[in-house]
Amino acid sequence: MQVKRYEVASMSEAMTKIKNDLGPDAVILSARKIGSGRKEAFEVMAARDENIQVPHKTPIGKADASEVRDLNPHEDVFAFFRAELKEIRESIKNLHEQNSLNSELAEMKETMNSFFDILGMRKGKAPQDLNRKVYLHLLGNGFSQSSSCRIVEAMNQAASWPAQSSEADALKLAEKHIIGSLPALPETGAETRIKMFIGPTGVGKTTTLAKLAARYSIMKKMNVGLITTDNYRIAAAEQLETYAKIMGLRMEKASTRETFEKALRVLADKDIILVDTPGRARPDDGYLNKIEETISDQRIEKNLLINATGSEDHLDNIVTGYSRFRIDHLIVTKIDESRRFGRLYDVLSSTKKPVTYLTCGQNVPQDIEEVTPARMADLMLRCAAH
Ligand SMILES: Nc1nc2c(ncn2[C@@H]2O[C@H](COP(=O)(O)OP(=O)(O)OP(=O)(O)O)[C@@H](O)[C@H]2O)c(=O)[nH]1
Ligand SMILES: [Mg+2]
Repeated sequence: MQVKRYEVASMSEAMTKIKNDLGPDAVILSARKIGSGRKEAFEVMAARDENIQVPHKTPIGKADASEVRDLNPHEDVFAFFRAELKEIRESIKNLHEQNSLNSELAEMKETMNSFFDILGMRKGKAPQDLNRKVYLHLLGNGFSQSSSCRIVEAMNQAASWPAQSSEADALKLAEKHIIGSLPALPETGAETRIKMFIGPTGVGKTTTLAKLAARYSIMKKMNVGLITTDNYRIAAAEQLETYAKIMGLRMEKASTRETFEKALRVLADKDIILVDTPGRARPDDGYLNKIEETISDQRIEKNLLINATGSEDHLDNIVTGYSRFRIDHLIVTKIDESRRFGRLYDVLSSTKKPVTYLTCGQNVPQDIEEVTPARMADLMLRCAAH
């Protein structure tokens, strides 16, 4: 029996060398990892029984039974060896895959440790692997890399860091920071009488307005009036009119400053007036001015609706496009159609406007929920669209 030792960078390199040196029927006696860190190396011991003669060209793992039968009458012995060899090769392959997975994971951990080192977080209060776990949790929930870094950094600065902290403790601190950094509605603020709903096409303005109209009129027993300024889309006014009829509410149509002010006079006795607008992905100046024109000297609360399923780019575009509008509140729609909400964090941090409602379905009036920063943080951290 001929035995050889190999030091190789990968198992596939070992297999090639063994095959060339000892032939296709060589047997691997042992394989172990001898490198460490990024430089991976293996020591492989292989052997070949010189008494066994097999055709030299038969590739490893693909011995042809008919060729062997012609050359050797003891085919059951060969069959046994072939089966053994196949099993050993399978085990080596699995071992190799496991090894490379482990070393990839080790490398990722190493990279992330140096990443946190660069950010100076290693010296923070959080144990290193909790930094990593919270960071990955945030990324996994759709938070951007920069938001995740900021949150982990803030978590490290937390005044009271529990001893023997678990991942759950770390996440609680991260959540506390998120809640604190989200804009909230003032505790006691009088309800603004005229509320306008703006946002891109199909985001859910008319449906949300109908849900809120029901909340104000049925639940809060307020006297509600509706105005639609949507004359762009055929049947847009009819859509709101249908809701108005069902709820027994008065609805006015307006398309100019004069008709809008006339509608406000007609609805002068109403406690709350909800104003629907046509959708625009990115309002051009003409459209903006037209809407601004309709705003008389009465204070009008502007609610920008954003779609929870929107990509980071899309949300960014909407918020930038509508920023001229001096938005008061955000309403996040269609949370039932999304599973990860972390990307909303950047939008909320940059607009600094509170989210007042989440909408979670097409049913009027029930699929709407009033929200606080705590609920938003819960949604973003736990994907909890319940
Ligand atoms: N899944 C889901 N669908 C919703 C939600 N809100 C509204 N929709 C649906 O989204 C579609 C568009 O809703 P609309 O209320 O007409 O949207 P809009 O913003 O008024 O649309 P335009 O006036 O054309 O700009 C409708 O099919 C609604 O039923 C929600 O929270 N979840
Ligand atoms: Mg509409």
